[in-house]
This record gives sequence, C-alpha cells and structure tokens, in this order.
Amino acid sequence: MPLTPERLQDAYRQMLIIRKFEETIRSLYQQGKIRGSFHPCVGQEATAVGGCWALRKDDYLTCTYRGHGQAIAKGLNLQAAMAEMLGKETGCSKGKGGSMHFTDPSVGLLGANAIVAGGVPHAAGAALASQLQKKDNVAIAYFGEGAVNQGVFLESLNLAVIWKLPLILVCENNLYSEMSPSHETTSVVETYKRAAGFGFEAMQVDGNDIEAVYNAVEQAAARARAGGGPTYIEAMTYRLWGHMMGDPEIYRTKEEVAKAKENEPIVRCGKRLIELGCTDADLSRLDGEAEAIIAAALQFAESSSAPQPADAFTDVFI
Ligand SMILES: Cc1ncc(C[n+]2csc(CCOP(=O)(O)OP(=O)(O)O)c2C)c(N)n1
Ligand SMILES: [Mg+2]
Repeated sequence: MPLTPERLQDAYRQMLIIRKFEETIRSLYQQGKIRGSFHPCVGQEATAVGGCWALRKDDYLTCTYRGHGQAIAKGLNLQAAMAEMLGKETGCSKGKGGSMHFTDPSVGLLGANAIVAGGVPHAAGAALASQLQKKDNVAIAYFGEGAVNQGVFLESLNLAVIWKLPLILVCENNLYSEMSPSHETTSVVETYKRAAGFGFEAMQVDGNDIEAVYNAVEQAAARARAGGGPTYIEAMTYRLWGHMMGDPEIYRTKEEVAKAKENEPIVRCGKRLIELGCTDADLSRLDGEAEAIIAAALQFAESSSAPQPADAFTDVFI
C-alpha cells in the first residue's frame, strides 16, 4: 500500500526531525559538548524514512556510522538518541556508545556499525535466524556504496541468494566514499548490477524521492516475507554536508553541492505535499512540531546525568 497523503505528512515531519537532530548535533559539537566523530546524514533523510517506514517494528535493522536517520525512523526514542550523543546514562547505549553505536533491540535496531560493510552480515544473520525460526520478520541493512568492495559484503550476497534469506540491502549511493569519488574506486559504479550478478532481485531508485524508496522497500519486504528471497535496492542520493565534522571538502566543488541542494529530499517532499493539497501553513506547522520535539529531546538529554564511574565496565566487553 503506497504512503497515503496523511502518512506522507508524518513522513515529512519525520525527515525534518532527523534534519534538525543532525543540525543540533553539529551545534553541540561546535560548542565542544560532544566529543569523537560525527557523520551526518543531511541530504539522505528520504532513504532512511522511506525504507524504515515500509517495515514493521519487529523487523531488523543494521546501519552504519551515518545511521542516525535510520535509527530514528525505525523508532529509536529521540530523547535516548540525543542523550546518547551527549554521553548521558539515559542514552540508548547508556552513554557509552555515542554517535556510531546507536542500538535498541526493542525497535529491531541491532546496532549501528563503524566498520564499512560490518552491518551487512549481521543483517543476513538476523534474516537467517528469522527463517530458521519460521518467523516472517525481515532484516534490512543500510550501507554506503563504498561497502561493495568489502569481501564480507560479497560473501553475504552469495549466501543471501543461496539461502533465499528475507534480507533487504539498501545501498545509499552518495557518490563518495570518504573523500574518494566512487568512479575512482569501484569497477561497476552502478552497484545494483553487482547484486544482480549474484542473483538478487536488484534495482536502482531515486533515493531522494521518499515515495520511490518506500515503494521499493515495501515490495521487497512483501517478497521476503513470502519466501521470495533477498532484494538489493541502490538508492541514489547525496550527502549535503562533509563526510564528518571538520571535513574540508576539497574533493568536490561548491557548485556541485549547490546543484545537489536543488534535488534534496525534504524540499522535494514539501513540493509533493503542496501538489497533494497541503498549504504552506501546513508545512510550517509540521516544521514547528519537529522543532518542538527536538527541543524537548535536547532538554531531556542536557538535564540527564553522566554515567557513574562505577558502571564503566558494565554492559561492555572487556
Ligand atoms: C573496514 C573499514 N575500512 C575503512 C574504514 C574507514 N572509513 C570510514 S567511512 C569510510 C567511507 C565509506 O564510504 P561509503 O560506504 O560510501 O559510505 P558513506 O560514508 O558515503 O555513507 C571509510 C573508508 C572503515 N570504517 N572500515
Ligand atoms: Mg558513499
């Protein structure tokens, strides 16, 4: 069932929440309130919301260090996400994981992963478990196009097809792997063709079109639940900010980024909503709601306590 106009409004607000989450993190980072690295997903919100909203809460998700949007779209509590960024004990990983380790099994979020392609075999494993337990849950893994050159990625593709796993692979192809353009590093830049070569149902979609992503993932999930096996979706998108905070962005031009902004998913979804009968006032209301949700999450996170030193070695492998 496609996204209804009502649900598309909610999805628009969800994308705004993710955008404002990242903007807030950037500001906290600049104030020195957050340490470590932060890889923003600004510009890629449609892949996150379109994909995760096409799934059930009890389906499994793995994502990368750029996965804040996916985690939130899958249902990660926003206050727990914000608190995790600030290293507070109320964070989803009790303040010990930070930006690259958002986890919440209660919404199927098996974990973000800082290792390129690391989440792909994890999702394949979750899909295998679901199949062996004769459940109808599917697993989705998000990764960047840089992941397709990793050995474990290719091994996972092979087994997923051989075992007909209920697995959905979403490649967020944003054209760059760190500072390297993908055409300089990857033999077949249209990554879905590799997956097709492994026997996947494989396609490329406009990753900045939330409805296109939603429809592709919804169909993939229906196929997987019916025992039809895995699907590979290459979602073409663009990250509007640098690879991480402090990226000097000397590998691309300002003109290229400006051009990409014309095609960015939130503006596009706003235009689509206007076509469907929404007014500018409706869009401003949704923006205001998103703003208030983010402000409440920040207030919660800032007023939470830091983890106790005595708990330094609990919930961690040492
Ligand atoms: C196995 C491994 N090799 C190298 C790195 C360093 N690294 C971090 S992000 C990244 C780029 C990955 O690019 P891509 O998969 O396209 O994802 P994007 O950052 O564009 O979302 C690299 C090489 C890593 N984290 N893991
Ligand atoms: Mg990339």
